[in-house]
Amino acid sequence: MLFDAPAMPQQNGSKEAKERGSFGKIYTYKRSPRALGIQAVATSIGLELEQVELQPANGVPDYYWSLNPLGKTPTFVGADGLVLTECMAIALHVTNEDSTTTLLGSTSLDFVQIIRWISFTNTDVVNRMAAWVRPLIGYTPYSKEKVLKAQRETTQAIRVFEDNLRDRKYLVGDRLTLADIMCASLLSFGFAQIFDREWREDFPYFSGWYMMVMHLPIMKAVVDEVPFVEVGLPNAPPTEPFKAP
Ligand SMILES: N[C@@H](CCC(=O)N[C@@H](CS)C(=O)NCC(=O)O)C(=O)O
Repeated sequence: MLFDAPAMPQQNGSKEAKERGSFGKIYTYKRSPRALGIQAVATSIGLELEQVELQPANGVPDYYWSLNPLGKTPTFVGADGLVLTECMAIALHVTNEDSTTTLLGSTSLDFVQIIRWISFTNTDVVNRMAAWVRPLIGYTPYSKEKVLKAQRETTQAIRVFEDNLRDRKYLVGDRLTLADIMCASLLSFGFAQIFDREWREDFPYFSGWYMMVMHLPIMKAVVDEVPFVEVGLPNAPPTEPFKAP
């Protein structure tokens, strides 16, 4: 398993980034899987990205609808007035601020594969994980059968990671890219609640890759404790009412 955490040179950002002042604001809630990767990249290149705390599950203020017409997070508002929704677009915008970045791959096909991994994880994988977790935390009505179905479907999607990571250390090419950062961040709520020790036994390469990425300095700068549950949520109705993270 890949549990080693190579010493990553921490990029300190360009002189321009430091002189620029605030790059903008990101509306999100603390430790949001969709914002973590964005915040990691911004921090690593010295971009000042102010976090505005917003938890859509608790409702959003009236002004927010004009920034994000679906009332979702994250939303980026640049110091220059640019408004961007969609975590993948925000991540690309932030990464592009470093003209020397290696996070977008070394070839155009690498870049295509990076988009493929982030898109796959942000849609199919996250939706399947959410269908597994949500009934267990009281966010959606509980049904044992639906949870079992979501477990099967999540497992099928994670198999794509496992097969890919069997003979490689990173998702794309032979070095860390935005795909590793964004995907590990998006998957963190699975590792926090359902991908427990027993489940992980079937996915040693996937689990090792996640731990390796989350322990890199670029991630450790924004994650105080890496989500990694021992015993996951049981397939049973929640014992407490839903409480947003
Ligand atoms: N396609 C959007 C999805 C954003 C999204 O669903 N965000 C979640 C929080 S991580 C949210 O706001 N959920 C509240 C809702 O669905 O109303 C993206 O990739 O940024």
